[in-house]
Amino acid sequence: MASSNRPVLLSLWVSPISQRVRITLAEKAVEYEYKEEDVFNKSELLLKSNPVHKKVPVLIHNSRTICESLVIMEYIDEVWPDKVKILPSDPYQRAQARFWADFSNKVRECGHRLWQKKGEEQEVAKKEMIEKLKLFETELGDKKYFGGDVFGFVDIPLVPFTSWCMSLCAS
Ligand SMILES: N[C@@H](CCC(=O)N[C@@H](CS)C(=O)NCC(=O)O)C(=O)O
Repeated sequence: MASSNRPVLLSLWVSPISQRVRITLAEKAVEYEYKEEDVFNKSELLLKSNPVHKKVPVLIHNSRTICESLVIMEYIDEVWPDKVKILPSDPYQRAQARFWADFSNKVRECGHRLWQKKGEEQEVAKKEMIEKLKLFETELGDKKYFGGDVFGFVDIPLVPFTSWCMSLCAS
């Protein structure tokens, strides 16, 4: 399905979750309007567009809203199929990609604890983070990207976490 209408992205520059969508749009070379949100003073548009979670990112396309970063990434992949595909065409590989992309949310959850907690709780989070990253490393193996030679659905959510993880694990 080709799309003529430019989508609008409600986002937050510092949000690694929102960056997933920005990377996907960049990979697909999709032009969009960027709207920065203030999460301490959420806009009416955000509250109306994502009444369930009230969080960024939100994509508004053809006057309809799509919420949740991984859901938005899949939507973009389907609506702009003529550009590079970020999800594999094989159903099994696609299921695997969804599994690992979802697992990247666990890295984020650990990162939050590393950042917010101190002492024993922080040590536990650090250990868990390293375990989770090792699982990703095993899954990656000798491949260039998680999808083989193609940068895609599993790589994208991990990119914004890399600098975060390096600085947190070094501290
Ligand atoms: N599961 C959601 C998480 C979205 C999320 O946590 N967004 C954060 C920014 S990284 C947010 O909007 N926080 C504001 C708040 O919690 O009020 C997704 O993948 O899109």
